[in-house]
Amino acid sequence: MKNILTAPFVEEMRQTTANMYRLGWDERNGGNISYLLEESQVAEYLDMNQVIRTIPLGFDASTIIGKIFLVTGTGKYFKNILDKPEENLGIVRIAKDGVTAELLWGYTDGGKFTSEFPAHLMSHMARLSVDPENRVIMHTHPTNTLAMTYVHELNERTFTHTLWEMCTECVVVFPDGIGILPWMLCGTNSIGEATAEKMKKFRLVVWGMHGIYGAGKTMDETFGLIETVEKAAQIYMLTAHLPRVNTIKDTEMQELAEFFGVNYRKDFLNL
Ligand code: 2HA
Ligand code: ZN
Repeated sequence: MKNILTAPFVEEMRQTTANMYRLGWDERNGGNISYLLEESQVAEYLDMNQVIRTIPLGFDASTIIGKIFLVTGTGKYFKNILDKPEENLGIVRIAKDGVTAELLWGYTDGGKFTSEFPAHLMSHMARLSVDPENRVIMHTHPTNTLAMTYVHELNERTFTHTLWEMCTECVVVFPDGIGILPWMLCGTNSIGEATAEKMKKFRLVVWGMHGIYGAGKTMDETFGLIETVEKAAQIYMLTAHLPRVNTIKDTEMQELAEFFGVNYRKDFLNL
């Protein structure tokens, strides 16, 4: 059996969370990531019959029984994951009863998965229903994206349109646009259900006055989506109070989307 600390998926999680921390997106215990793993990937490193302990999920995940996730821990700091992965991360499998998680590795100080695990699992289920290759759900508090939710109307069409105007590549990177939820109480099944509903149409969901959720096939793709939104939001926050002299026109965004062959939300443009 190979050492789990050498597993590429653990390494990716350590590097990505360290990177996000350094970008200032994940203060204190802010942010959480879940990574859907194949049993064959994990079996190289762990005895799949050895369950360390079981942890109640608090909701019904019976459609994903047996699925295995690498997940950041509740109350844990992204800052500390790089140095202490086994304390701050865990690998859990959804048990046969559909309402319990079996801990296979990690959370060594008695901890458990993120309080946002309902939103993560429900989002995984929603994304898998439209994209069987989805693996990663990422939640974070990127500074400018968060700032923008205080000064821009929380309307999916206009919010997406504003971001598309801020960087040439935006319409190509997230042609499906941004789903938006108003401020809601976090850590609950209700915000999980609302996020998952949006995830059927969007790979990015902004939580007003809180942060963002991203979904993707790989850690890089998911990080890249959020990074692009954050860059656009930064340009917006640097320019929103200044007279706008130039912009990317709707016809130019259409030209971009068509040139790169992406399936974009035409109804989000004013053509
Ligand atoms: O895990 O970001 O939304 C801390 C959070 C909750
Ligand atoms: Zn949060």
